[in-house]
Amino acid sequence: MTDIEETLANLSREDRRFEPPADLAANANLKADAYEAAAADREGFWAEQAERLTWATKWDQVLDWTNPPFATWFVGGTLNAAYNCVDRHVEAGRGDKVAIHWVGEPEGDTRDLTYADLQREVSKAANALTDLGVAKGDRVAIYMPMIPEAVVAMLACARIGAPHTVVFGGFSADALASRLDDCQAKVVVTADGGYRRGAASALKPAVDEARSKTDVVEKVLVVRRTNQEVDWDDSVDVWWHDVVDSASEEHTPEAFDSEHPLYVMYTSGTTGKPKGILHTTGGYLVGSSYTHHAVFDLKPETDVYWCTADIGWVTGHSYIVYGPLANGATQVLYEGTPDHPERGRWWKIIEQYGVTIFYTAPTAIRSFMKQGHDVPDTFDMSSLRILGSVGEPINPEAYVWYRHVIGGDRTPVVDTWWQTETGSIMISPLPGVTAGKPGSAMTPIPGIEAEVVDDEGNPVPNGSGGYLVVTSPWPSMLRTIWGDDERFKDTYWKRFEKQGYYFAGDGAKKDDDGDIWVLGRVDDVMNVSGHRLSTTEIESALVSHPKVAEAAVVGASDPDTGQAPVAYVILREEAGDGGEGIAKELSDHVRKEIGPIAKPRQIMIVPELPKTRSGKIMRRLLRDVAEKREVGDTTTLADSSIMDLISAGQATST
Ligand code: 6R9
Repeated sequence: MTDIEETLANLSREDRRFEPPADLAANANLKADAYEAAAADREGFWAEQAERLTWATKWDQVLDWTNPPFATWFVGGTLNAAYNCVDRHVEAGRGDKVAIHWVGEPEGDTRDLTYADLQREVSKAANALTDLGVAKGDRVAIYMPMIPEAVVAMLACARIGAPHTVVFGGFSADALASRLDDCQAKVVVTADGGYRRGAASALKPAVDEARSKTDVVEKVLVVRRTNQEVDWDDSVDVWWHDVVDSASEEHTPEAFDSEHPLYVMYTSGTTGKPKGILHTTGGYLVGSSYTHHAVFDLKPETDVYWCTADIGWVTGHSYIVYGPLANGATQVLYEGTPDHPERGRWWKIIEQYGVTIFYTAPTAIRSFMKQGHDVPDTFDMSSLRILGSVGEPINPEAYVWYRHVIGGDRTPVVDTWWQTETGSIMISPLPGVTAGKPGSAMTPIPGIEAEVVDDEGNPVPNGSGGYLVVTSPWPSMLRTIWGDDERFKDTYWKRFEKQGYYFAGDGAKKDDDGDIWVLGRVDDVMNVSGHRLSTTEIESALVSHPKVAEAAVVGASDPDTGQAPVAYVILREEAGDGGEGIAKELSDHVRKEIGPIAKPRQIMIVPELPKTRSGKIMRRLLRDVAEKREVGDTTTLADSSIMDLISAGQATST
């Protein structure tokens, strides 16, 4: 075998399969026939899913795609998103059901909200926002910790037709100001602060600072959470407990057009300016509730669901707020960090609340792997029946660890691929149907059509890689980039204009069975001597070595091969410093796992990796180090001191 053949053969060698448990399969919300039904009549299938919601006026057409890429879904239909997430459950006699088990970071600081409680709170907040001058169509920014008022604020905005833009509480005043400015937010809802790692961290000062950089904001509504000192401007600042607590509990929701803007979520693009991704009401709510029902097999009467995302990310929008609440779920909402005050905090919450469905990110799973299984082993997590993963490719080793240590080898793992832009899950196993394959997001879910294509837009054969595209419109698709239709067309639709495909910006491959492996952003795919290699596959190989906890790989420019892999590795605690020759040992391991082409040019042992606040590794910075350039902008890092450690050569290298 040549080097190249050996490499290609190894890339598809994952042959572990996990069949769905028999009882889950027998009672699953979606069975195998859903794929055929959706393929036979896609719009009819979506029309059926739309029946999950309560419409004030029924639509008269499922999809209008006469002006691509601008879609209109459920044409002529009207509805209220907050009514669908709250009131209708109360009207159906489920007002006493717990909607949210809220767990604050300080131990014992908990609060349960039933659907009836939520209806009262959302109605009061909607009345208060209206009194502050917010009308249908006005934008409201939400900059909050993970407290129930954050969810209430989002639903109150939806209730009065004011699109919200939630800005992650970890973002700086500058980032907040540019978002406020871009969408011209009239009101900001915030808190004095929130709890993280045992301390009260402030939020209000960043809003004050942002207001000094933009004059669009008229009112700031402040929840008291930590009792910190705050500066106060009587002409602008209003306490939540003053205006919301005293507001009327009666509020009649108005029905809005299916295409009425629901929210704008900012996400980073390849250029500096963040993109405001616009989602609208009907299609988005159909997509988020259907996928939450299908992919997590939610049984609202018995399940306790927990998604660990922050509401400042799209995952928090679709899978904490809109999907689960539209489905009448009971869920956990947790304020703090996974390891405070103890390493087992998450597992303790699962045990205490009997969580049955758990949704988190590979980066969290890998950091737990680093700590070993002793801590999770001390908790009873037998309530769990489904585990989910989102945000980046999950390495086979992390998948197997998650399933084994957290899921007790009983639980299917659903690796869900989607984006801020797609609004809801697109590619994922179905827990009662699919035999899971560690590392693969498998196939598009029923109703979604996606492909892996080559440069010309032709589907690649099984066993090959290319670009991930969505080949037909879907209800929860982004409608545009806020205020910039041209950028919307350029970014997502120009690359495969001829075919009319949505270009996701991710590389992917189809294995020999035709199952999809998402390889990461195309800018993370490197070309070594004319061969496409994913950073993720090399990372996966490194993580499968017993001494490795976490790895990040970048394609650094190379005079001989075009690009060459450079790896940054964090060792497991028990491996100490790895011993002499650790870099060669790991390099040989990659050679064995994938092939000689993938062998890193350099391996550096590092104490930490540079990550954004949403947990994505900033490979751009690692590439700067690998290519011996000055390290670029680090302002979006969760911890900006990490790059100093790495650049200062705390690293051992080959
Ligand atoms: C939901 C979310 C989107 C990008 C996406 C891709 C990566 C997300 C993934 C995954 C492989 C998965 N991504 N899920 N890659 N497997 N299961 O994360 O949205 O923050 O917009 O990120 O994340 O690269 O293009 P967003």
